Amino acid sequence: MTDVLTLGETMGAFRAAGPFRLGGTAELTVAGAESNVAIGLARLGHAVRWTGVTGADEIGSLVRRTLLAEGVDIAAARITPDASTGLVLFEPRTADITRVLYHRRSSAGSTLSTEDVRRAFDLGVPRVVHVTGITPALSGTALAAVTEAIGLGREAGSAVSLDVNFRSKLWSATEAAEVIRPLLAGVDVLIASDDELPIAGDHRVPEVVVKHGADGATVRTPDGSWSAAAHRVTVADTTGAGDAFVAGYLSGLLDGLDAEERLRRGTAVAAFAVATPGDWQGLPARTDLDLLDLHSGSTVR
Ligand code: KDG
Repeated sequence: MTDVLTLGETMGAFRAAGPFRLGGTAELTVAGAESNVAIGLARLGHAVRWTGVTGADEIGSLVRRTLLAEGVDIAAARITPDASTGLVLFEPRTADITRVLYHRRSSAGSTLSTEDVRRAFDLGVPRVVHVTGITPALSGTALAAVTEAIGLGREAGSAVSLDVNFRSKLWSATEAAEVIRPLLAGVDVLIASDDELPIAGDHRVPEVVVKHGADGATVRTPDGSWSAAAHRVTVADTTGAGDAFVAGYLSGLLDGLDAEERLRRGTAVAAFAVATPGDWQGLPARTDLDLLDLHSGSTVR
């Protein structure tokens, strides 16, 4: 049984100690919005499949090895000898502002196609299909893959969620709106940060979840609206916080929690992401969630 199918590009990720142009040390790991969500869900005990494309190279092996080690099913993921695995560089510019640089044009990940999505569905119909607005920005075939995932999800009765995840280094807000708005007709749960809502425009998505960063999150469903505050934690790194929130929210959906409890699980998982360096490294196991109720400075023995 597959709880969640997600798809997208996962890249090698370098985190530098300072500006890249000065050289120096950088840590190598992997990052990708959808695989961050997949890792978050797997750590919470859900069965998650990620599909995507990596190059026949060492960075591609690192991506695959990391996802496997995190318990994410990559049976439908493809390796291509024709392109390199993409890279993302994280460069701290101030204590709490990080610049993201991409080396991903014509990358292996951008060759994602409808066949990759069909292969993933052939391995099992998921309860939830999760996509982001990053993937359609990568290429025509990647947009077709997202459209296919939404269509197959609808046909199969899966709940379909879409996180707008606007990336201004990939396209303009106008281009994003033109592509993302038609996709929303097949979406059950729309997730966006408050500044991304104009990209979604007028739509009929029944469940709309809005991330407000340090101010928590809100949800509107046909039954009402709710909000949840963010947990107060010492901020180490906000990258991946939105993906962590999505993992928590979808985990709540899979567990049959009500809308307010889904939000609360989302903000709890996001708190772990914010409090630890890296996109996904600090994401909690289910048994970690209660740690947030402890007084700050506690040691658990
Ligand atoms: O959400 C964090 C992502 O931005 C990061 O992991 C890189 O997927 C990424 C992207 O395309 O920006």
